[in-house]
Amino acid sequence: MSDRIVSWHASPSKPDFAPPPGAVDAHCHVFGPMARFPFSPKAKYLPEDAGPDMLFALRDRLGYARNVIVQASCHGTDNAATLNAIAAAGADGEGVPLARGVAVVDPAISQEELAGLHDGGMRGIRFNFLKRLVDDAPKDKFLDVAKRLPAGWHVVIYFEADILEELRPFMDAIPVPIVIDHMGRPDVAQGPGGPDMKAFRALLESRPDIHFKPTCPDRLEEPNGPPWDDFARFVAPLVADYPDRCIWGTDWPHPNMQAAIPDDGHLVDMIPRIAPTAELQRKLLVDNPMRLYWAD
Ligand code: 0GY
Repeated sequence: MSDRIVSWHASPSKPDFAPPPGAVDAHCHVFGPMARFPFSPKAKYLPEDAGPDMLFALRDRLGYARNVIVQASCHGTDNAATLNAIAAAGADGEGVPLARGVAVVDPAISQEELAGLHDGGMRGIRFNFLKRLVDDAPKDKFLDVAKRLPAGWHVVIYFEADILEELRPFMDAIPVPIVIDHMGRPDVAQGPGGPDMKAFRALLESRPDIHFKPTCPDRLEEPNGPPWDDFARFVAPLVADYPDRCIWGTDWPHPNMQAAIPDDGHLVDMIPRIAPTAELQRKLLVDNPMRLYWAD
């Protein structure tokens, strides 16, 4: 018996909602395959392989056209597995790559290495502040590297709502656009007028280049759904008010969700509940991620 974890659905349902042509799954990961891309010795979870072939089969099944592959914490700062998946995605008929990526780097990374990541399809780096996923998150070093990213890159930040205020000066100092994973993990049970949403809206109002992923009802709602009604009630007004600043992703293979694995088809069917018009859906799934990840 393997101790390795399976956190994804073996046979997700086919969603009722059909994403628009060119839709981007802008938050997903790959795990391994471990024989080629060993996990970090510091990894906080040890997953089964969930490699590019599985990711692209899911992309096609759910009706997405492209992926943004976010380096998962179990691979530490060695981005080889993510770069391999980006390369394996290939390009469309016009030569436009079908995948881009977000790297996790040692803040001491050289300019040459950053340029190499750019050539491999990376367009951002992720700062992870979840203590259960990483040992340390040095803000001063993160800021240093944020100041010398290749042109057109942004930073993705993953944090929980209880440290939002503490992170405000750090985020204010970041000189490139920001993308917030899963809206900074608010308590959606508080409702759209609650303190977590007020704090998150204040953050969005503080500068125009902060984007967010209105994603992961399965992580944010207790007990886990569907129908994830609290999530929909909490998130729909945010997407309506900031339609040019949101991007959506599956979160496949759902790291650490082995106790309550979501059905990916059900997650896709949340999209029209938080973005009810065709225009909102196009911005969320096509225009906004294409601007952030495929500008060059
Ligand atoms: C997510 C969330 C999680 C994990 C990771 O890199 C990771 O390991 O991102 C989590 O456990 O909340 O967005 O994928």
